[in-house]
Amino acid sequence: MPSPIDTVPGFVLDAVRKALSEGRLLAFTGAGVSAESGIPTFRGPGGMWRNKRPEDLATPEAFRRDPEGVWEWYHWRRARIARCRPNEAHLTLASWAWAGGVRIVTQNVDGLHDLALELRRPGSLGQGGAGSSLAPGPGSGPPRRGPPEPPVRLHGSLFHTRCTACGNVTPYPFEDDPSEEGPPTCRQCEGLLRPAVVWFGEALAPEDTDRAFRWATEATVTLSIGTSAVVFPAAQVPLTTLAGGGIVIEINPEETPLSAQCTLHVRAPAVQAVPALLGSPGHP
Ligand code: BV8
Ligand code: ZN
Repeated sequence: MPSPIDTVPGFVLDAVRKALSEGRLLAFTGAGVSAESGIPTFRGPGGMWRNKRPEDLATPEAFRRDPEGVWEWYHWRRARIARCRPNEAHLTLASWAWAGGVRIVTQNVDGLHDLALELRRPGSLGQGGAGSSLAPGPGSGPPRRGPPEPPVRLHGSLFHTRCTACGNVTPYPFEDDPSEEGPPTCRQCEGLLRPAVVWFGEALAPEDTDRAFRWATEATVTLSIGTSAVVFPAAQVPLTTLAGGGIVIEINPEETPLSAQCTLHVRAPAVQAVPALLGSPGHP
């Protein structure tokens, strides 16, 4: 069975290995990394969310116009996503994040990278995995730096709400709040709650963009995994690595507007390409 990385040239594999050993490999992910976890993408085939276009519903205007309808759409998405689990692409990235080799910047709001990091916490049941061709040998691996820096969630989280009045952000769903009809109210000020995601036309949090672009600048290799690269300013992340002389590898079965500028494309699903390219950290 051919491997999705059979055609990856040696100099790129060497650059990936070096980036992993120095903690300078950045994983920039979009909805495609969660496709094999059963979460529809936004723009690919079947990428509609209940025949609703994100551009029509993921906006502050839509929420002002129809808070119940927008809330219910997110409630439906949250319920559907809550049943999904991280796949081997999320778990491989999480293992390397714990080993200090990888940082993660995601556009996704599904929380699967965070869940994968918990499953790969050293000493947890999910820890471990075979060694790999790229895994540094004992003692030569990335310095285990303790807990990985949390992923940058450029577009926020489906599993948190923000109060439209006082701005308070809290984890959601609350145990005792089956609210499906419409947005619940803030426990601090009675303001209307909204999903803590970044809608079209809204600015991303400066602390998120600062960290994302700093990591993109420091990266010698960025993997652009499962993104159509059409949403800005997020899509600027891999371009920032290229501008700094780094390598960008696109992992996507389809071509995207970023493809022409990438160093290399791996036309395969993330769940095959990511473990094949990175393997899992050796046991230092
Ligand atoms: C802003 C959260 C300004 C909500 C989302 C230039 C600069 C700045 C802004 C703009 C600009 N040009 C245009 C804009 C405006 C806009 C924009 O980018 N529009 C696009 C559509 C043209 N940007 C904004 O509005 C941003 N805000 O710029 O504000 C500002 C400044 C100051 C003050 C005020 C305002 C905010 C954008 C954030 C929008 N929120 N989501 C929610 O999720 O409900 S965006 C939405 O798209 C999701 O977050 C998603 O993550 C994101 C990107 O989509 P992808 O992840 O790439 O998913 P997609 O389905 O498109 O592609 C999946 C890919 O996976 C495909 O290529 C497919 O082939 C591949 N695939 C499929 N299966 C697999 C796979 N790959 C690997 N393996 C597989 N198995
Ligand atoms: Zn409030």
